[in-house]
Amino acid sequence: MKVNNVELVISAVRPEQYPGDFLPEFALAGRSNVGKSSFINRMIGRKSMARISSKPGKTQTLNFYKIEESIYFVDVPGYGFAKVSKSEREAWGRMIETYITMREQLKAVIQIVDLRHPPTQDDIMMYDFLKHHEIPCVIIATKADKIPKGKWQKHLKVTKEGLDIEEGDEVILFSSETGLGKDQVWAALNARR
Ligand SMILES: Nc1nc2c(ncn2[C@@H]2O[C@H](COP(=O)(O)OP(=O)(O)OP(=O)(O)O)[C@@H](O)[C@H]2O)c(=O)[nH]1
Ligand SMILES: [Mg+2]
Repeated sequence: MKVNNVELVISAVRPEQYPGDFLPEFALAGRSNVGKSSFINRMIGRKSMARISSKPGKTQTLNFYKIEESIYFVDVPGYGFAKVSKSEREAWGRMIETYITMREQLKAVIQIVDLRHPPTQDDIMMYDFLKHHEIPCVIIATKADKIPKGKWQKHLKVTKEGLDIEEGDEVILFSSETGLGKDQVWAALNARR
């Protein structure tokens, strides 16, 4: 899919600020610095629409990107960032939980994990949280360009086993650097909207 029209509609913290136009939404989840914003940029073919961090913790609000007047990508602050206070972490938890559990337009959560490493405790908690609330999800194993092709399947297996992936949940190899997996992700999202 070639994307021509992208607009950052709002950076929201509270539900009253979420967009009111009832388009399908896909939210990103993943630990800080895993590559959520880079994923959005690659999917829409823009270098720097979603802000990319040199420092983790760059994204602090729910950023609603409207794509082709037809869907939203919602960039979400990352979890597992050590340098935030307990109260900040709690505020983050409430903001995410409110959005993910209450939002009718949310069609699926795109959970991003790092293909190079086994899933973290936080990755596992997030996946379990999505399963508990019966939120459809698509798992993206990103930064594949950092792993030799011959090892992709081995790492993919570690990812699936680490998260204890349920049957029917898709895990897609991805690279924001090379664009690997982009078409497969669009197909998975289009099937869920
Ligand atoms: N090689 C490579 N680097 C990547 C890839 N995706 C992201 N990065 C790099 O990883 C770093 C973090 O990327 P972001 O997209 O800002 O990560 P994020 O998950 O949005 O981070 P927060 O907003 O802090 O939660 C940046 O330096 C990116 O250039 C990828 O697929 N391959
Ligand atoms: Mg980000």
